[in-house]
Amino acid sequence: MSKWVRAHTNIALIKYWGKENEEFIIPKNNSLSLTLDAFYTDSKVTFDSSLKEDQLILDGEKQDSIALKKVSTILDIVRDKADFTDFALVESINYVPTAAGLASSASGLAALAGAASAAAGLNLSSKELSRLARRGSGSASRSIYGGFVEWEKGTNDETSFAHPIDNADWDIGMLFIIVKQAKKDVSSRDGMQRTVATSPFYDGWLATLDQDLTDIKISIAEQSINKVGAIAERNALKMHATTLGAQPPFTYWTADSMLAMEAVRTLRKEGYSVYFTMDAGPNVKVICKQSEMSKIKKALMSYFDEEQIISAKPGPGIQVLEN
Ligand code: 2P0
Repeated sequence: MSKWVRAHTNIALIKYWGKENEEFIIPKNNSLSLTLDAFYTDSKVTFDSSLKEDQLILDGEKQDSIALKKVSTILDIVRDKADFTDFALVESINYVPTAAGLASSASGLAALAGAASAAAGLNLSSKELSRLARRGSGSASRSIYGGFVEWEKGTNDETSFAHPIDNADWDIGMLFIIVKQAKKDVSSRDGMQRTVATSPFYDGWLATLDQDLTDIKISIAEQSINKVGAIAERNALKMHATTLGAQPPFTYWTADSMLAMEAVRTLRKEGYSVYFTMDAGPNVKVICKQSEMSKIKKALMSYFDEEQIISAKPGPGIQVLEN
C-alpha cells in the first residue's frame, strides 16, 4: 500500500569514504553517524501499470533521468523482490531550509527504500531496509535508525548494513554553519572514487580507522561530548586530507569553511565543548552540548549571519506516516 514514509538525515562522526564494491556499495570501512531531527525527507511510491517509466517528483518538480538513477536502482530491487514490473511514481518532499545546500541523499534514499517496499507489500525488517537503502546511497543505510548508528562494512550485499548503537538521549547536539557556496564541482561519489584510486594518503586514512571507531564507541558509552567531538574532528580532518593527495587534487573547503573551523577552535579555547566535522561540501557542522547550543549559536553570530546557523538535535529512525 502507498504510504508516506519519513527518514531523517545523518551526519557521520566516523566517515564513509571509499567503496570496496561500486555496484553493491560495499564500503572500505565501517562508519558511525548521528541521525538528526532538523532535516528530513518524506516519500511516497505508487506503482502503476499504466506508467511507461519511473517518475520522480521532488518538491513538486519533475526530475530528469540523472536524478532518477539512484531512485530506479532501489525501485528495480524492490520490483525484483516483489516479482512484478510496474513502473512507479515517486513523490518526495525535502524538509531542508531553503538554500541551505544540504539536500541529502541519505534521508532521501532511506525514505524511498521504506516507501517503495511498503508500496510493493514487502514486509522488510530494519536490517533489510538498511541494505536496500545502501544500494541507492551508502550513507542512506544509516538513516534507517535514530541516534548513533554504525554501518558495518561487511563483505557483500548480505553482510553490509547499519545497526543502532546508542539512542543519543544525552546532552549532545549539532549546529550547522551554512557557508556561502557555489555549485559543488566534485560529487561525493566521484570524490571518494578518485581518492581511492589515486591518493597516496588513502592507506593512511584506512590505517587509523579501527582506532577511531573503537575510541568513539567507548566515548559514546561514557556520554563524553569532549571525547566524541575530538575523535570526530580528527577523523574528519584525516578524510579531508586524503582529497589533497588525489590526482587531480581537490578540496571541499572554502575560505568560509576555514573561518568556521577557526571560530570553533576559538570557542573551544574560551571553554565551550565544541568540535567540528565536514562532509563532501563546504558547510561545517559543530558538535556541542545541547544545553550550550543557544550560547554557542550567539557566539558564532559574530562570524556568520543568524540565518546561516541551524540547530539540530538527535533524531529518530524511519517512520511510516499516517496518511
Ligand atoms: C559520510 N559522505 O559518511 C560521508 C562523509 C560524504 C563524506 O556518505 O556514492 O552520498 O551514494 O554511496 O552516501 C556521502 O556519500 O555516497 C557520504 P554514495 P553518499 O556521510
